[in-house]
Amino acid sequence: MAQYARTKGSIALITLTNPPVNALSSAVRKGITETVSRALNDTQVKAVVLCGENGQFCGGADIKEFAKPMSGPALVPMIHAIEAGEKPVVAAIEGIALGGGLELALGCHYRVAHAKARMGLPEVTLGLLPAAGGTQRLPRLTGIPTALELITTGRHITAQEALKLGIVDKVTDGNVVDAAMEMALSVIGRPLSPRRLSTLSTPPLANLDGVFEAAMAQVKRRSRGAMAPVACVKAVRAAAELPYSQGMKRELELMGTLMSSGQAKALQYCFFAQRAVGKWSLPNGAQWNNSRPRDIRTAGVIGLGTMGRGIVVSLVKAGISVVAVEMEEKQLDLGRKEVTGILERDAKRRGVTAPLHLISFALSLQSLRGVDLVIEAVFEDMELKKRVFADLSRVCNQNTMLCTNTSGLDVDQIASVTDRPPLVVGMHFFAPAHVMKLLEVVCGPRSSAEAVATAMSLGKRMGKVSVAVGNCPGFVGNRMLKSYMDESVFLLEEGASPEQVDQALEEFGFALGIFKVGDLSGLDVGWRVRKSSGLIGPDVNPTFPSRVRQGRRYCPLPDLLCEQGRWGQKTGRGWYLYDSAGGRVARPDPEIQRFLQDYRLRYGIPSRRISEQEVVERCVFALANEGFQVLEDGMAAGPEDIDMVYVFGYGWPRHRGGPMFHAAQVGLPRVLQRLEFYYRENPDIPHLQPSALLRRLVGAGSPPIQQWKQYIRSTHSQL
Ligand code: 3H9
Repeated sequence: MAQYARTKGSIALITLTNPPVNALSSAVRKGITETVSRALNDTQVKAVVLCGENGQFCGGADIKEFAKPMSGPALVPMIHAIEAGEKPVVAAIEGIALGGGLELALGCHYRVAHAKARMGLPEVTLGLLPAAGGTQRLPRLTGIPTALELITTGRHITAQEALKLGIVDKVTDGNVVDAAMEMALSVIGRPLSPRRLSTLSTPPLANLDGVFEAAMAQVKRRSRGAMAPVACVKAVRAAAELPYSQGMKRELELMGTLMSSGQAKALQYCFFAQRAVGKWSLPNGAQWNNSRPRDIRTAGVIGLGTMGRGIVVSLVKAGISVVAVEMEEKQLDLGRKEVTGILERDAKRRGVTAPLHLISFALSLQSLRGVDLVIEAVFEDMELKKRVFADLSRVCNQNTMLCTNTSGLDVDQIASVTDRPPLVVGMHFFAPAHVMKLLEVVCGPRSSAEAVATAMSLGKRMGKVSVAVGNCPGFVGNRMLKSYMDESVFLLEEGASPEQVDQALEEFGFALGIFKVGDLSGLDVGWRVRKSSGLIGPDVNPTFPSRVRQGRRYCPLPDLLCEQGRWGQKTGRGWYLYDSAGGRVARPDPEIQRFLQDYRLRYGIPSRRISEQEVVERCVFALANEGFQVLEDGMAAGPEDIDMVYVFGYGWPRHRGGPMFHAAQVGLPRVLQRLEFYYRENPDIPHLQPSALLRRLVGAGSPPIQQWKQYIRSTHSQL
């Protein structure tokens, strides 16, 4: 776990050996403790170099161990022993030095990094803080503002930035261990006290209170309700105001509170869930590690609306040549302008050249003949999509993969008009596609393992979190969203206001409440979908009650709003009022209050006071309940897949782990009991009826979320 070698006569070389990232497991900590002690006690040794095997320095504490009782030597005294030793220790940083890995390096007296190395203190993203002295040593080295920024965001930095900030002493393009040894030899005999970060004072800073107050306000705004960023600010403040030993006590105290919190558990669950969703499998036994993805070098994108433009940008940024197609000259010019603008702004921000040479624009599908893969991003209209796919089938090479960017249409129906259903999959991007991290890869019943592997791997290349989902209306994300959205408008009928519902959901942790999201994305979009699916319009039998459709409760409020031209931000009015069309700042609108009162009077709905608890429970438990149904139907492989869809695609607060993890954390019996209660009160809302899987899990004593899969009785699983 830590190898010891003596080299160049007087250098002890200690190598961390715990693949894949040399995490600081208890065995590694034991290995480091023993080898460092051996080096310090060996009179032949004059300096020490610490490195990691396989081109990785260290990925930090072993996250898997957090759930177990602590064993083996602790990190803090181990790092302290290195720093306090009387022989210079040089960290040779290759690959990564993250979290405890960087803290270990900060305990060394010198740091040499490879030019391609990345460093950071990402503990905050796991609901923790750098508790091996990171919050106390880094501010002493870089000054408070830099340390605050790095610790509260968890941002990874390059070796070049680390050099500029003084975090490393040297950057090399060559062999980093050789460079570290050279440095070790050159510093033998030099005084070590100026290199012991714990003994230094933090660089003085004018207006200390102002800096910390601004930092606190910023973290609270950025990550509503999250505990770790707040604790990080408090710990860095301790570095600024207290001697090192007291600062360390404060760091430990704050870490103790975080470690036992539900938030840390949720964020660590997310870390592993994000990795688990990449390990997809299909019912025929094909899976991530036995199916080869194709090598995609060229792609076509059809449709340069908002989605298409984002997809082109993501492909090009992944180094793929793209042919972008629109049917009309005007649309093509607009698309070209927008795509070029996004790429140029992005390149300017990153100080690189925009890869415009990778895109060509065309007015005909014929230009897609030779590409490896096509992503269709035309309007969400089945007939239109079928026409496009039939044309693609004629035009493209026999081997070209055909993907549809649909938010919920039947991928198999689209595949059926082509000559190659096994090469058709859904790739559901989220707007704006060059920003949002989620990609739902929709595996149709006839999609081949190769096609699924290719779409999953292409998503990863584009920087997305790809989640394989089954082919059902709305797939996973939008299917579940329907029950969440329905509950929110039912609550308006019963007496709530849009701002009250939004506030409760934002307090829960959503970045934006559901009504603000609706105004932002345009209320007319859903209106159009409801019209085309026959929920409103001439097909509805006029003798039927207005608040019932297809045998279940229906709320016409959003339709009535759209009829008034209140389409959201784009028209300056929606559930909220905006200064002008396109305005961004939402203000409650007294007209909406009157509109809701009139509506309740018209339908004889008594208005009642609705608590924040009811808002959250009805919206969030309805969402999770549909999630259980999605699992039972075999449309998602496991709860982790659903949770990652929500965390990366729907603004779900990551520190609550996702709707399924949240249900587990609240307690499945409690979720079941509340759903039973709300369903009794609202028997005309089927999505409040507890799912059979939820009942089975409660009946089985609420097993841990990792075991839920064993209780799924899907006979027609698509995954
Ligand atoms: C900490 O240090 C606390 C201290 O301050 C104080 C304590 C007192 N532990 O992501 P990948 C696994 S908190 C355990 O697919 P990549 C990972 O699960 C820690 N396992 O590769 C995966 O396993 P599998 C602070 C870990 O190249 C495999 O390694 N450190 C750890 O895309 C490959 O990972 C962090 O937050 C770990 N620390 O990315 C760093 N790290 O193959 C967390 C990785 O079974 N790690 N694994 O699915 C990362 O950000 C990325 O994994 C990394 C590599 C950038 C390192």
